[in-house]
Amino acid sequence: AEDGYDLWLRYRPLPAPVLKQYRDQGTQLVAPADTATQRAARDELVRGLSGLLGRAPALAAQARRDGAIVVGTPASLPQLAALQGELEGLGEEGYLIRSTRIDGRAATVVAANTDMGALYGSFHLLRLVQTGQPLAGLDLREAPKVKVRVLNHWDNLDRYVERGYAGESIWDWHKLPDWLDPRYTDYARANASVGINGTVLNNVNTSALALTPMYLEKAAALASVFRPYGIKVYLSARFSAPIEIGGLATADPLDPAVRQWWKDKADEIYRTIPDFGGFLVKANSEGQPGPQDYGRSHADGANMLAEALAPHGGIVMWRAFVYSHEEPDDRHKQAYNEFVPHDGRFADNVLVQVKNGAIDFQPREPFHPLFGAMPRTPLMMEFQITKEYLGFATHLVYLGPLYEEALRADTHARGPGSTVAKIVDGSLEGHALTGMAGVANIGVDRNWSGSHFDQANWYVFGRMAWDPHAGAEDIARDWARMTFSTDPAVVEPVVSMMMGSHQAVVDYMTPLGLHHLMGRGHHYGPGPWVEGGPRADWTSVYYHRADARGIGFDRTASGSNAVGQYAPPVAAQFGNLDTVPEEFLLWFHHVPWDHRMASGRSLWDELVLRYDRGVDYVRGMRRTWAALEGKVDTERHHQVAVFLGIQEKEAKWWRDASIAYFQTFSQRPLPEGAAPPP
Ligand code: GCW
Repeated sequence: AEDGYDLWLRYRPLPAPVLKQYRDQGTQLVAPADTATQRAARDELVRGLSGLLGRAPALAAQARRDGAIVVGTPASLPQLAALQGELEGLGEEGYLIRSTRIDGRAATVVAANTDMGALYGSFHLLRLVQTGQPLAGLDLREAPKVKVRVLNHWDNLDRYVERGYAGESIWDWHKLPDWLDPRYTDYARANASVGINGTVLNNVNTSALALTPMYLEKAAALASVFRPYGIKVYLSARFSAPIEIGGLATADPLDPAVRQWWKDKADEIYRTIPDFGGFLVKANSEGQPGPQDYGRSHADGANMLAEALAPHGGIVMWRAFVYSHEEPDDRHKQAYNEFVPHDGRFADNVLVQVKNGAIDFQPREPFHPLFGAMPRTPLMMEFQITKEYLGFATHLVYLGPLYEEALRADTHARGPGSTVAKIVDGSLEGHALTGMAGVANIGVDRNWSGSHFDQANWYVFGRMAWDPHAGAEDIARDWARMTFSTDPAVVEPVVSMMMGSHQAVVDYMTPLGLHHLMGRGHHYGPGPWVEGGPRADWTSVYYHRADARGIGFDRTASGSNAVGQYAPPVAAQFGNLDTVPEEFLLWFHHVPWDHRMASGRSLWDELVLRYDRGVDYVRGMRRTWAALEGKVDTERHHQVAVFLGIQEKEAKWWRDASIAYFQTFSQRPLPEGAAPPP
């Protein structure tokens, strides 16, 4: 059934006109299967090519005919030994794909230094066939630009997924370690196909129980399924675990007994999971325990764990998403204030994990001021794949443009061109340890992600973690071809829907730099009026600060001065009403309702029209999608169509509620051309 379970690895038969060409270039499959990873590669190629070409490829030990596909390493396949020199520089995960000749016969070669590289190359080769690229004249070299490419599951041990909209956790803890659901293998295949090489199994708001022997056995069982696919298991560690499961009286990171407890714990973990990746830690944020409980710093806390993991090669991913809701200063500034003083003090195996923006995964945020401000510390990116603030699973929002915008933002840390991507890939400051994390949108839903289009967000995260300089549109096109059809009459409309969908949700939820207007707690619908009253970190009137004069949060020198945390050219641009990009206008400035916008309209009129524009875009997506009926299988077409209907209803809800509320301050009529009140 076309229920979405196969994700982008559908491998349905290619259209007849292109079939013959591929069959001529896939006469034989030469792919040794002596190790688990080699078997994973060969199985995937057999599965993929059989599906796509309508018949199983002939397996052979050596290329003996024209048109063989040859996959391996110089060690696994003597026919590839001649390529040894060409593999230099591709590292442990890279590969090359080349149209070449072997013993005088035409062949397509996927070669790598390691079995893992060959597996990644196999997925790439399949992608070329899935997307209809000719297998001729190929000369591709690929290696990941980021080292640690991980999913963060916010999955609790009772299978509740925090901010998860795709059903329960896929980790069936109760039946582990004995029952290895086949879904775990499919999960690993999907991740490997986009280059994801790690997974943090449990929520950052975690119970210490995840580190007890019982759960370590379960995690080890998952690790054994993932290992052939190059995916390491990591765990979120609760900072107070030495007290809760260790029986100590303190978790003070400078206490020798505490340090010893963590060393012993690390030894125990590595006895159970020899290639364990390391810890992810949320400390002193939203009520979680941490080193500050003992008057110690984030660096003290991170380094203690780093010391325990270092002998085993493990790493610590220490989150910079820290704030206390009792802190009255602008929340935008807290992470920077707490972390920058410790730059250079973190151990070598620590990455500081920073969300893309300073508030919290909003539909649009300026880049986090920590990027560029900690040159001596490797900073990893944390993106959210699950759509906590973007309409959950029913709103069609492709996150590629959001990720791309964040990664291409210029921090100016070392002059123009100091993009966030160059900080994340380590090239700006010469860091070798690099990483990108994505908060997973995966659950037990048949389609994994809660909707068909949300699969694209998992997909694009993986592709951008592999290459943070990649383009969102190219990736959307690959995904659409693999997921729906190679017919341009499907692909192009789908890609165009996807590419405008991020701007649309910004428009109908939080236009012009507004942020955090979502209903309290659930973060779903509009709630600019703040039920339950203001909170200290919302700096008394919530982030929009609407009043009779205008709207927006003054983060310039006359306000919270969060702009002062950016490099001077960026601070100058954001801090000046004349130069701040309009998309961040109300993020940084409190602006009069009659302020003249670039369009010539007043701020109020522009705001209303942006809300309208967002709703119109969703209507446009519905029309575009409706026209694809018959070109996309009925089952998936129907669900997407219904979800788009929900999205339109809710986009209007957002628009109407927000405008009605802000109008109580602006006291201005709706501009001409605006949708009439409901
Ligand atoms: O976005 C907020 C979420 C919390 C989450 C927190 C975090 C895991 O609302 O649910 O907790 O961020 O990132 O730690």
